[in-house]
Amino acid sequence: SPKRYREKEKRKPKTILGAVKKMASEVITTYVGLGSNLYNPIEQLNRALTALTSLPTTCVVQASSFYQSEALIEDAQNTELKLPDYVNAVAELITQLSPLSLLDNLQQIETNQGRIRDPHKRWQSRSLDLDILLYANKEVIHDRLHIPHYDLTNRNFVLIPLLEIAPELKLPNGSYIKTYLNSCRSGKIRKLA
Ligand code: ROI
Repeated sequence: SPKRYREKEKRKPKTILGAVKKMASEVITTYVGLGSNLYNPIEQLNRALTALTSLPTTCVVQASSFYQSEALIEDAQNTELKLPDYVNAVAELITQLSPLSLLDNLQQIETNQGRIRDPHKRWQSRSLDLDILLYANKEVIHDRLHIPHYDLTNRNFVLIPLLEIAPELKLPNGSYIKTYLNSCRSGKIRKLA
């Protein structure tokens, strides 16, 4: 009957409601840092970039060159710790995913590429590390997520690829990111061909 048809039409599938809740109301520009120092890092980053292009409601706008950099280790006590060099890059995305939903998606990509998390080990080699560096000009403080990334302005292997694709970018506090280049930690870094 016509009445029945109308009722059916009104009922929204659960999956769509679920997806909508996870979405930001606007399209957001976000920057994601990529890093790997295990199991063919260049291959890991290429695979990750491909995976980023198929995230829901998300497009990869541009990606930086790949940079090889000395592993930064912040554990000054642990002089024994020697990690292999990293390959790092930064990707610019536009997305409608919320910050936490984007984080879930990035962690899924890390897991798909064989990353094992050891909650007891902070400084460890990893096949793939994906960090949300910036999310529009928003600040996010959450158990699982700090945006801007807490160490963004200290890391040359983040600043150099980020500034390559977005030289005029600012932090939420209004300061130009390029002003941090001179004062950041400057381990050896070189652009890969
Ligand atoms: N060092 C470099 N050069 N690149 C990274 O991506 C990186 N990531 C990390 C630590 C261990 C801090 N060192 C790094 O998590």
